[in-house]
Amino acid sequence: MNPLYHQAKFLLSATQLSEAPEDQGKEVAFAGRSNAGKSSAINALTRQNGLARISKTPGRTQLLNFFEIDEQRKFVDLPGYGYAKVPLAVKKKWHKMMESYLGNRNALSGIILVMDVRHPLTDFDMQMIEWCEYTKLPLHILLTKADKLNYGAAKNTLLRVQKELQEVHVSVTLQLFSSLKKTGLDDVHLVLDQWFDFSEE
Ligand SMILES: Nc1nc2c(ncn2[C@@H]2O[C@H](COP(=O)(O)OP(=O)(O)OP(=O)(O)O)[C@@H](O)[C@H]2O)c(=O)[nH]1
Ligand SMILES: [Mg+2]
Repeated sequence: MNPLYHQAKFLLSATQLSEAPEDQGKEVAFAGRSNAGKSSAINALTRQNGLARISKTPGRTQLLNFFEIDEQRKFVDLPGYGYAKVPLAVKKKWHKMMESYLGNRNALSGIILVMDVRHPLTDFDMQMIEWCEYTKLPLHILLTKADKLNYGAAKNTLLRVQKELQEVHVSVTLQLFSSLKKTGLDDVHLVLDQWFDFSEE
């Protein structure tokens, strides 16, 4: 792992795009359904347990949380989608914020889509995948909480999701992951290093 990830610091939370840090450098955003494990993945990837807040109440955080790796590189923890108990007004606000962030952010260099290995490819996941295809934004999928399944079952899910995406002609990369057991970290770091241009330094 590039040691810079370990130095990542919380920068700010934005309730709307106008509050986001200056649109420069490169940003990798973590998207996915509420409770999928986005914040936990950021903590695992930076080896900092308390960096991104892990939510006990799903759907509570409706903010874009920015973390600075260095001056030119950031992680963004996106608010989780698809939590049924969230009021419609909040859902609408979420939709607007996501649309403006995803559609207007020059720094956005890739999306890490986090899916619970036990509940992959929700409608929202598919929308995110199709959006990345359409806009040619690099996408990498983490099937996380792999520790909740035995290896065979997790591997079957990986193959099934891969096949489903191939059938709709989507070419993305995907892998098993566990923030709890810290498995799959090296593979994500390879992807991140490429998106962040770390390999060229
Ligand atoms: N067993 C296991 N539990 C995990 C893993 N990753 C996250 N969790 C648990 O899943 C719950 C949700 O994790 P978060 O990281 O807060 O999920 P999130 O996607 O950021 O959720 P929102 O911020 O609500 O959108 C927490 O109770 C975590 O401890 C994992 O790899 N394995
Ligand atoms: Mg979170």
